[in-house]
Amino acid sequence: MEFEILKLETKEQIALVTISRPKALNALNTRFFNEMDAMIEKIGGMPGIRVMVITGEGKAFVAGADIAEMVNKNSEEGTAFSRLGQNTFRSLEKMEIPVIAAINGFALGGGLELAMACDFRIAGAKAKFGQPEVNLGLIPGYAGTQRLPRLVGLADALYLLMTADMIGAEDALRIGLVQKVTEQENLLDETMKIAGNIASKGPKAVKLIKAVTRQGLTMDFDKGSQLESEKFGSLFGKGNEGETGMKAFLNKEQPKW
Ligand code: DAK
Repeated sequence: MEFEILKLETKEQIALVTISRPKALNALNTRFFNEMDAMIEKIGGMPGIRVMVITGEGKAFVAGADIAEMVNKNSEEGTAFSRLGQNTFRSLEKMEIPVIAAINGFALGGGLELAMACDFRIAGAKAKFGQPEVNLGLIPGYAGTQRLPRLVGLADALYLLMTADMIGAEDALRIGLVQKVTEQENLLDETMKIAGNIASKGPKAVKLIKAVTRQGLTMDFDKGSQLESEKFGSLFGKGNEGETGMKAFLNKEQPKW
């Protein structure tokens, strides 16, 4: 597929995807979702890539679903547009490698929902966050009602969803919506450093951490612990990643994965 909205750069083991439709503040339209589906497949098929970073061009990360595209939809079309975005964000969340959002500006509505489908979020000091759908007589359509309370707790989620208040990066950090705030101009460098750090760890272990932790959230505690034991065990044995890492430690060497 030809990419018009998404730009892909690879830097060593990191894939940097930039959403580039700045005139519409990177608003999410059907084309975006089709491109993101193709990008997820493309990056998922690049064996050397260990971490994906998503950012936005210009003053927005993403200012929401494309209101101009949504305005004339009927109820069935609205549901279909919601499912399209939900499926894309779920595929993103299910990528084996970690996905980090580098939030450079407005992350509103569908933009915050995209950021929440990433594994964690780093924000520039000027980033702004909100779920302003109620201003438009809407509710979130890309699983924002489901992911936001899981990330920040019920009351902070309902506050943001019901008031449509826009909050800044420090408040987002306080409620756990983002994990780190950087100086605005250092956002990408800092995020790439974090991505590089993760890329230097045991790659199978990193993927298993994502899979086991995410799956565990939807499981009974004891079943989740059993899954952990199985995956823990899968890293042991001759030539396996655990052996490489532990031997390197004992030999006071850097592991070569
Ligand atoms: N969609 C389309 N265009 C947008 C946009 C959006 N979400 N946000 C901004 N733009 C466009 C503006 O129309 C403007 O276009 P021109 O007039 O230049 O042609 C251009 O981007 C620059 O925006 P502004 O001139 O407004 O820039 P400002 O700096 O003055 O203001 C702002 C920035 C982010 C505060 C403002 O643009 C704003 O309030 N934007 C709307 C934010 C918003 O309400 N976002 C949530 C969208 S609703 C569902 C599926 C999904 C969803 C819901 C239901 N189902 C199917 C059930 C999700 C909904 C949303 O995400």
